[in-house]
Formats: sequence, C-alpha cells, structure tokens
Amino acid sequence: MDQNNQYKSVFLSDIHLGFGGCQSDKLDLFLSDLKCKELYLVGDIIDFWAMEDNFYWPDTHTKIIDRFIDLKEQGVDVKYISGNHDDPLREDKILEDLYNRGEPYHTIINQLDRLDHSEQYDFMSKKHGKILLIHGDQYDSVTSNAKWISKLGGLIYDGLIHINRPLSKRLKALTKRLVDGASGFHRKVKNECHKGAYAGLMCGHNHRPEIKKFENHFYLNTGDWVESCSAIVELSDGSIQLIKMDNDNNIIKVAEL
Ligand SMILES: [Mn+2]
Repeated sequence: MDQNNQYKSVFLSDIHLGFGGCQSDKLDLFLSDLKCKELYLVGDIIDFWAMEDNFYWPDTHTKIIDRFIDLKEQGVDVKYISGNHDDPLREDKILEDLYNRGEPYHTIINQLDRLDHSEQYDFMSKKHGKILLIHGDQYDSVTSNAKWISKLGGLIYDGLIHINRPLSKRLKALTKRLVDGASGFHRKVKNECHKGAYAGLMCGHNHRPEIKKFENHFYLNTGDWVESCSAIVELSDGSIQLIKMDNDNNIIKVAEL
C-alpha cells in the first residue's frame, strides 16, 4: 500500500448496497481517507434484486453513494460497471420503472446518472498492459441462460449468510466450482484476453478475491464487501496489488501481480 491509503487506481466490486450482508461501515472507513485518480466500480455495487425481495435501504448505504459522488467532485474519474445485481443499468426501461417508484430509487438513480457507466471498460496499466474490466456474470452460463436459477441460488445464499458465515462461504464456493466446471469460466477468460489482445482480465462477481498468472494472460478478482472486504489497486509505480481490510480495519496486502 502507498502511504495514507493513496493509489493511482482503485477497483471495487460486489458491495451489494441494499442487502443486509453489506459491510458498509468498513467500506465507509476505507473510502473516508481514500486518495486516487481513478475509481472503477466493477459491478453489483447496488443490489436491486435484494431490495426487490426484501426491501432494505439504510442511510449508511446512501452515504456510500455520496462518497462516490464526493470523490468525483474532487476530480477522481469514477466509472461504474453494471453487474447482474445492478443490471437495471443495462436496460433503460427497467431503470425507468424503478425510477418511477419514488424513493429511494429516485435519489439512487439520480446519483448514478452523475457517474459514467458501461458494461465494460478497457484499462491501460502502465506496467502490465491492457486489461478488460467487466463484472464477470457474462461468463457464467447459469446466470446468463437461466436467470431464475441464479436468482434462487442468490436467495439461498442471502439467507444463509445471516445464519452461518463459514457454511455459506463453503456452499457458495462449492456452487461456483460446479458452475465454473460446467461453463469453463477460465477458458472463457483466456479466450476473451486472446480475442481482444488483453494482457489480463479483471472482474468481480464470484466474491473470491484473487490474482492469478497464466502463461499468456492474468486474471484479477476484486472480491467483495460482504465477506472479504477487498480491492484491487494500482500504485503510482504501476504495480497492481490485492488488498483487504482486516478485522481490526487495517489495510493489508494479500497478493501482487
Ligand atoms: Mn455478480
């Protein structure tokens, strides 16, 4: 970590605002003294599905979005990538329907309108080359082909997380392994890098923070703010690291590319 929580670029995903398991207090602490030039929000920042199933929106979640807007006003380039839990951003009609429901959707969507958003971005790393930034559900054939299966899985997971954290973690890892095995997730990542001449791909989605080097490409996963409280960061010297906030709220380096 650079001194005083300072980086060139910061990548966060799977915050799940609107879901009870979101560790917004820890994230607020992380954002309160964060200094960077670019902030990428790599999907599932707002969990519109969780809000739909069991409405929950505390002021602390509005505060997180306000933090993003404040950073933008301070000159940080903030970019928002849509994930499967914030997929209304991918379809204007659904977004409009939510907007017309009134608060808190009104405020949330007005705030999001002030940030650039897209389904994917190219990121140019000084030291490591061109990186594709995407949420990752696009490579998850269960999610993309049968939304209800994924949604049911999500509901079971969301329920379990309040009861028994280690169990929910193990079940989710198992589910994801099965899905990965079936859909050949890493094969898709490799093909995507090859096709677009990317040095690597960065995503979120599976809530497993990771830096993995392969023969001709690398894979980065930002993790989440439900369990791991992690981020990928690029330092001013160009190095890329996986960091996390530990139980005592210290920021520690977990891995480096
Ligand atoms: Mn996701």
